[in-house]
Amino acid sequence: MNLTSTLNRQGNSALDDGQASSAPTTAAISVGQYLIQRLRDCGINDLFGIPGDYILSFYSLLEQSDINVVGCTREDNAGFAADAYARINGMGAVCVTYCVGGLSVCNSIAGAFAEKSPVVLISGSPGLNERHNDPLLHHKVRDFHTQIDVFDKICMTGTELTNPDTAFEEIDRVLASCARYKRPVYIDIPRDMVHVVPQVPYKPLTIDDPWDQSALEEASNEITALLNGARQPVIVAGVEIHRFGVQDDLIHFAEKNNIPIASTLLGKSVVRENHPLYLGLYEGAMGCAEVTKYVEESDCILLLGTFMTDLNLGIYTAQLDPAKCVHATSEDLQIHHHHYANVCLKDLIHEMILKNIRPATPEIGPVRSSCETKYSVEYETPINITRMILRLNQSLDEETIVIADIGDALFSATQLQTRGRTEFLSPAYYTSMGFSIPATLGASVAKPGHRVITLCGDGAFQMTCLELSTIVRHGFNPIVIVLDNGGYGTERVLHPGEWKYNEIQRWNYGDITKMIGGGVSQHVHTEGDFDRALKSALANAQQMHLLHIHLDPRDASQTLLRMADRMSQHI
Ligand SMILES: Cc1ncc(C[n+]2csc(CCOP(=O)(O)OP(=O)(O)O)c2C)c(N)n1
Ligand SMILES: [Mg+2]
Repeated sequence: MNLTSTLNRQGNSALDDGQASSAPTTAAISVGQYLIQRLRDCGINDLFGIPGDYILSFYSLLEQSDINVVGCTREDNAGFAADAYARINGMGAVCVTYCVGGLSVCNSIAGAFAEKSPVVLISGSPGLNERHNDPLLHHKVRDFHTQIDVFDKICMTGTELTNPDTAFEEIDRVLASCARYKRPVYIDIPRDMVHVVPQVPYKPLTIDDPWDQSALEEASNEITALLNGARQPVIVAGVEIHRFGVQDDLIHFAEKNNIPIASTLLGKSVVRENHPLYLGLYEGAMGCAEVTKYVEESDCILLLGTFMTDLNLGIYTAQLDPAKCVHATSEDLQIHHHHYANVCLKDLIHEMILKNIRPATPEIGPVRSSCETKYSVEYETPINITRMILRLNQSLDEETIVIADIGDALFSATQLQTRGRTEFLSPAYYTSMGFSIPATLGASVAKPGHRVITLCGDGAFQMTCLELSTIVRHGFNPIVIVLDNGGYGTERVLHPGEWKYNEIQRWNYGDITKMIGGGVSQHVHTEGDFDRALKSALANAQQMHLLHIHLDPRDASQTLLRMADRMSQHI
């Protein structure tokens, strides 16, 4: 397996600095026990998955450990749950059996890779002693390495724990890579290795720090000079600000220098959206025109932790002149047309806080207020998605976690205003439908005291709604809003016409509460229905609530219409 990585510190787990933490200096525990101990050292207290015979002995160790094992209905759902958990908790894990489980979790791991979510995938595999003469053991696809080869492509790094002498350092290496790069990693544990106790002394892994202090100094001086000469500087904050836990530092930097902040769709909620310096979402021509104008007229745009994706940047409609941009991510720092290697994003923000900067910043009040809309309930008016979001916006608080699935759930939710530590989760770049319901489980496990509000299209709901069963089983209380427009509304708008492939079977969505034996549901036809249903769901935190929103099949948010207008040119 050709999986290598450089190890260093940029994340926030005990492994980042190469610390051995609670690990012993001599091997006294088994490979399986060591793996569990190191997961705990990474702050992973809960793990998602489904057992199978190739991973059963490890599952038994897990059940005897401090780690809470959350059994899911499907492995891809377990992967989405672990992804959401990782986004909130800093790192997450999913544990599955060989191939039938592992290959089922591929799409979720691919999404975690694409969107930089630090998920540890652990899979059991046939014992080394069972592999002689290449027998046809159940679940095997082409050969014993098929699954490893697949994850080689969609994980940052991985390991096959075949050698007891190197198993501990391999576990450390792979987990450190997950913490450093915030991307998924793969650990394959043959079932006869779980209880093996290495006989060699354990040496804690030392991790070289690759950061270049002089490059940091030169780059930060250059950025300072650019800011000092700028007429209208602006920060565009991306998702990595959240992944690397530097939200407060970023705000500190912006406040100290009075620099306005916009964020991207994937980075929505990295900065609280009621902060006085917050402009709004920057989505090129897809977003609020005033925000777009402000950012694009800026002469010094600091893109911090931003993924430059098509959806993030309004389907290539963003007009960002590289000669005015500083683009810093965990992997690269580009100032105008040149690059600096080995500058740590976190260190750069810290360094910039220390600089004496005096940028000129115009008043930003009118920019934001022009993008905000007032709302009051019209009780008898049939509900539509735009006005539903305006009403929902009134009920968000600092503790709410909002999760939006792909479809108009995400596009309409761009209008929600996150407050304080409100989390907003959506696979806004990889855009895999079906994320939201399992992610609701992951978020509920990560932050049990917080209310999760989930927006999910009917098509996406039909993909992964079975995970509501696990949500109910564990007594979580999310408010799940199912947007029933009778099919794939986004595709209807993208490619107009009476296409049968966009229709789906109409369900009585609330009846799922009867099948899974928990939760309550309500039908919503009018604005008054929604107002009452939302109030009663918020007032009753004892159980899961499902609100079935009956929408006109042609209903669509303004953001979706603008996105479709841009994207349809490419279809
Ligand atoms: C797993 C997956 N399959 C297919 C798609 C393509 N796709 C994007 S949006 C969409 C329709 C979503 O329908 P629904 O969940 O009902 O939301 P709506 O568009 O109606 O708001 C489809 C099929 C996708 N993004 N992800
Ligand atoms: Mg739909």
